[in-house]
Amino acid sequence: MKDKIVVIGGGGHALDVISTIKKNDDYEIIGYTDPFDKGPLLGVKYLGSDDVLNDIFKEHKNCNAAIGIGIIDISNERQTLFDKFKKMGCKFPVIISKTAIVNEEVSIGEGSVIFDRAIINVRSKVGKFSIINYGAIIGHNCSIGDFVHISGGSIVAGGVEIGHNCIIGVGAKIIQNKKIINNCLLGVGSVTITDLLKPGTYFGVPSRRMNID
Ligand code: JB2
Repeated sequence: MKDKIVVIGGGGHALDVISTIKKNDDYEIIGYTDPFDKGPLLGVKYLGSDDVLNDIFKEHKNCNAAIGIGIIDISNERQTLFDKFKKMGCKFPVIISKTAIVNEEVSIGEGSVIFDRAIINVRSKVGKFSIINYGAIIGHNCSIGDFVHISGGSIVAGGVEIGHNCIIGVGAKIIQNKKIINNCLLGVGSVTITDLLKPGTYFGVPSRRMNID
């Protein structure tokens, strides 16, 4: 019998998470929670709002959970939300697509998801509740923090350090051995060639901090 899992969230990211879990076939998905009923998602039923989670975890001992809410801004509110779910006592397994290539000397924290065709090279580390999206490439010896979203098609060269709550936009690139501090958003297609030591939003080639926050 397969272990059970519930998906929290019912939007676009939840679809990616459900699709990956289904293809891996490791878990039986009980359903998803969301403030709004989105109907069945890839055949997975709606359970109600997060208020139902306590009862579900009581009914299904050792039930796992997957965060299906994506990361689209650099606010710390996500951490508060995830801490709330964690306190319910469920486990958040790491979910890795079968088509991702993750070196055996990579460590990945709880609740992180690695989507199709992502590559994570030797001696890199990914923190907890992070998303490595489709086709993203992370070189060797990188350190990726907690609650980070490395968007689809972005490239993080070897030895890069990315702090917590960062978003690396679609197709963004970071050259080797650079440091990105906590709470940075790197815009779509940006190219980072220096350390980014001040939180904020960076765009362009080379990337520059915008005065919008
Ligand atoms: O507290 C919550 C909660 N807050 C929002 N609990 C639960 N269970 N669900 C919550 N939601 C739900 O998350 C919203 O009602 C909505 O259904 C969903 C967010 O969906 P959306 O499609 O807007 O975003 P996303 O977070 O699934 O996906 C974003 O991030 C991904 C990483 C998008 O930008 C995607 O394109 C991206 N791939």
